[in-house]
Amino acid sequence: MRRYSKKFLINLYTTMLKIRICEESLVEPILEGKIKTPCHLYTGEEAIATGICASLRKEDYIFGNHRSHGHYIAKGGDLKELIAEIYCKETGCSKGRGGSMHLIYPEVGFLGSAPIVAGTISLAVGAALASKIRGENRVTVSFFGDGATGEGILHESLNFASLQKLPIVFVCENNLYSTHMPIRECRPNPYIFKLALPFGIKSVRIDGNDVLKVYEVGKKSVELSRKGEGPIFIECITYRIRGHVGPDDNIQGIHTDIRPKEEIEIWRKKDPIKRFERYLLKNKVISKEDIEKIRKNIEKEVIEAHLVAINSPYPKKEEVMKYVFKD
Ligand SMILES: Cc1ncc(C[n+]2csc(CCOP(=O)(O)OP(=O)(O)O)c2C)c(N)n1
Ligand SMILES: [Mg+2]
Repeated sequence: MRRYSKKFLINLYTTMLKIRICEESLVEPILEGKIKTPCHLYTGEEAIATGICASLRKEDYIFGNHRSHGHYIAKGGDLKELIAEIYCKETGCSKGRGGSMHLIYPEVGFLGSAPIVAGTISLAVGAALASKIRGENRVTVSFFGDGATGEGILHESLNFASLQKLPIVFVCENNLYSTHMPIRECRPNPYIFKLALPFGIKSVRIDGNDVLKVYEVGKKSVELSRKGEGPIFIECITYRIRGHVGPDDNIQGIHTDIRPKEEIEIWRKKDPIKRFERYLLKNKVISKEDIEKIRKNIEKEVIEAHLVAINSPYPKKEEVMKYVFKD
């Protein structure tokens, strides 16, 4: 007996695949110089955004970081506006002023991503505080990488969120590297989830490549948080299959990804999408033909989004500072 409906499981699969196809569709235009914004691809980490966002309501809030195409898609942001933003076009979700790292789609609760490492964590805490004061019954999720745990603001945010019992879930996407720095070289204690314990925050480490596990833990955490049982911290172990920035960290012809090839191969075998696909096939939720159909539909949607973006105008020169915050 399956615990979830066929529709729910297919939705999870479709979202993960949509993120993957979107990310991989960017590779060629990045290499050809058609996309100029730095792109931090989410390939390999899709199960986290998908599983967590599946446990949220539309009106719940999320905040992302520099690697947030997946968070945006999983929360329901418009694909055409995402791709247009990545091409820095006027039709993008940030009107082409933001690029890949400044995404926003408030209509579905995606309140923003930004490249300052740990920069959105305190904003998420602020949003959760506002929801609590207004009695809105919303939960906020803050997505950040393992690198953000070296920033003081995370610790201040954990303290304040716990003190105020805020409806917030902290989701650390631990892909074992912060740019090219392996976690073992910058943290004496590799168990990131334990950081939250001294603040009295319930905390757990899970396999971030297992979409159902992420969903189950996400759902329980979101429910507790919504009931006013304070913040929760989830550390999701994962791996990025592409470079830190761009498809393969190729800086002026030099390959700068220092991760051992064997390590990358091991993680390729743990691909969250292939893994879920095997589960769905084994449990006869979908057939290979269904998978092909889903894939083709997404590919069509993504190609269309690229065409719309390519054919859209850049912001006008004299308007380039419009919508940009000035002190
Ligand atoms: C405050 C700050 N310091 C440094 C950087 C440069 N930088 C950009 S991404 C990054 C690494 C982030 O690693 P992590 O949080 O683990 O996310 P990942 O890229 O692995 O998803 C760094 C150091 C920055 N953007 N902001
Ligand atoms: Mg990292």
